[in-house]
Amino acid sequence: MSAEITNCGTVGWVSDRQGYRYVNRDPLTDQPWPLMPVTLYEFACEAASRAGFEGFSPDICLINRYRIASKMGLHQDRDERDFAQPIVSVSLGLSANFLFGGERRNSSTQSILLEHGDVLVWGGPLRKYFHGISKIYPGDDPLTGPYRVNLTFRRAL
Ligand code: MD6
Ligand code: FE
Repeated sequence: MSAEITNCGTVGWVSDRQGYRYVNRDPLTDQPWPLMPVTLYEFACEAASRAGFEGFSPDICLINRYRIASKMGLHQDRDERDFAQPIVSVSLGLSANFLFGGERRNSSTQSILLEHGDVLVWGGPLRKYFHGISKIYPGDDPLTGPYRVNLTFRRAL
């Protein structure tokens, strides 16, 4: 993974030598994570509800920033407690190829173009499917410059 990551919400997802996990404080500042803006919280709840996941209440928004050369290898999102809760993903800035696989790392994948403003709601039987980012399309976005920003709203605890 070569994206830069941060979080807002009551917990944040971090990756370091000890592995991947949710923690209460930003390890770079030792401060609590910034609050999740209410407008974003409500947006994510509404998106989940329109996709058929009523009652979603995210406690964290993971923020990934990708440079043009960044990739994210195939992975599962499995550090959350309740896999009945979906993930709401919002793409901003440069476009990306999102690889969408299956239950196993070697399952075949399809590539989905994610562009600025796209919202992906991901849940149900697909919740633990492997997925990744294979390419960021070069460009200079008016809002994000030479980056793609992805927000994923989750219920971690
Ligand atoms: C990304 N997203 O779009 C990476 N995970 O930059 C993810 O890894 C992801 O978009 C779970 C659900 C939706 C996602
Ligand atoms: Fe993921």
